[in-house]
Amino acid sequence: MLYLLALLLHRLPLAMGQYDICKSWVTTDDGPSWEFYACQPKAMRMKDYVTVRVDPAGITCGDPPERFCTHENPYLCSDECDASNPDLAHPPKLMFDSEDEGLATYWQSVTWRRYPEPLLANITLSWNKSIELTDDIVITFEYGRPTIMMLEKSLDNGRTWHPYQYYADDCMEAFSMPARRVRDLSTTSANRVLCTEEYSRWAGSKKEKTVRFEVRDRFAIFAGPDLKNMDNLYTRLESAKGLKDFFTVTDLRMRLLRPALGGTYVQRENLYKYFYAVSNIEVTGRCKCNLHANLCTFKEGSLQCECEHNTTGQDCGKCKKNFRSRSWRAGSYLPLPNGSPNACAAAGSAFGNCECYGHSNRCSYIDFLNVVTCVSCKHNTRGQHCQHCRLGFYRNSSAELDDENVCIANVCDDELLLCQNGGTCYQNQRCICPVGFKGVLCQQSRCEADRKDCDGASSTRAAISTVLLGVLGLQLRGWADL
Ligand SMILES: *[C@@H]1O[C@H](CO)[C@@H](O)[C@H](O)[C@H]1NC(C)=O
Ligand SMILES: *[C@@H]1O[C@H](CO)[C@@H](O)[C@H](O)[C@H]1NC(C)=O
Ligand SMILES: *[C@@H]1O[C@H](CO)[C@@H](O)[C@H](O)[C@H]1NC(C)=O
Ligand SMILES: *[C@@H]1O[C@H](CO)[C@@H](O)[C@H](O)[C@H]1NC(C)=O
Ligand SMILES: [Ca+2]
Repeated sequence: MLYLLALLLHRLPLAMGQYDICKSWVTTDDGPSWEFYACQPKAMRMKDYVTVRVDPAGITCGDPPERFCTHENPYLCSDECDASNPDLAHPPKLMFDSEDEGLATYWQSVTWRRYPEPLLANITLSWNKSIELTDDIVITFEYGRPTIMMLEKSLDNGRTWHPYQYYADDCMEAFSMPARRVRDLSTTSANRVLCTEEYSRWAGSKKEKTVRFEVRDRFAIFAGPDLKNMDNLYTRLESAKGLKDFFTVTDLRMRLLRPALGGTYVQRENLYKYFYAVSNIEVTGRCKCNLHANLCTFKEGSLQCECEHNTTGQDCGKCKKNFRSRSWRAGSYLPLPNGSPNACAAAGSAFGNCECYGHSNRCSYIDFLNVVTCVSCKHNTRGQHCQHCRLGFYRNSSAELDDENVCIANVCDDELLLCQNGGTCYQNQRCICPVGFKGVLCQQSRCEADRKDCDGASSTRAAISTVLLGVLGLQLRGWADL
């Protein structure tokens, strides 16, 4: 009976769907205990947690109020956008609301009054959390899809941006790229950034409204057309470098570069029919929790993983305090079907009482000294507990001892006087040299490089002090390392 129960519980993760639970209480011949599994949160409608920004200022229609026309009936311009009237306003939030049957609500831009100056708009979505896409991104345009647009993504909360997909009615003309379809990609090119013409041609504004970023088609390259073979996808995500990151974002940006033209050239006499109108942006994904959480909650304005396996952080990206006897690792989808939790271990549990601040996975006992010491300290650390910095590296004062960035190769240090000839150290990154000196450590007199207007005496003095300070600097570095 107990055995049956154990078997049943053991099978629970499978029964509930893959990677749904992080741990279960199992009874084996040795008695009851926790068993741990790789786990991830369910996919969610990410538009419910997003903040949006539309650029440039003044791109949203209605201030001042203006009339617009449609391509279907370009001379009957009865529609009006007025930001001060709730019934006629089209603010950005209408791209994320839930709509009543049949009634589309949408953000709308100003019209292309300033033609031929391009009509440009950026829609930037930010989550302040890494998200793994699990389904297509679907953008719905109410009055025709743009003839040129681009999708960009960021993985670092908007600090750096990368192209994600290009869209144009003529890819060669717009981006000098050949047109491709995601369906034609292969296992080795599944994360290729491409230009597609599928979503930009004119088909009538009411007929074809959506622009997609095809996540499912890319998954299907590995998991088959109905995504039945998810095991193969998970295996690939684990082994193919960069594939997981390709589907991970913290921010998305739609760069709208040219509006719908109604299948013809721009008609200058009626520019009121050219504008952008987006009624919905659907982003389906799950919080990235590094396979250490199956719940992700909205707290204090941001999504956060509810970390298990004694991990912590917004993405469960590090070990909890006192659980840092070996370095943090993401959970793994492998081996199938339950994966590996790669849980953090309590200091003292596995290796005697040797804390390595997460810079080493191995300890060794040195017999003649009777000590346990960390082996192969990573991240430029050294010492019994990986608590010091290697020669040539300096303690990053804004990082904790268990931070990967704790030891940094920097160039200079105020205390150690590494900048010479009166140079000052800027953020441990470079020396700011006084007039007359140059070089990484201000060690070189400009006179040496350029002999004219140099007087011999000062150049000699500079050379001597260079040598002296250089020696002193090295000496101090030596002491500091002891
Ligand atoms: C849109 O964002 C890009 C950077 O991704 C920037 O270069 C461009 O100037 C922005 N355009 C507008 C209209 O704000
Ligand atoms: C982003 O999330 C972090 C961690 O939850 C939080 O500390 C920070 O205040 C958030 N930033 C913004 C701009 O919401
Ligand atoms: C995490 O630590 C607790 C003790 O605080 C322990 O009971 C639990 O088994 C640990 N979990 C894992 C996955 O190691
Ligand atoms: C110092 O550590 C902080 C915190 O981890 C990190 O943000 C910063 O980039 C580090 N500085 C350098 C120069 O690596
Ligand atoms: Ca809407």
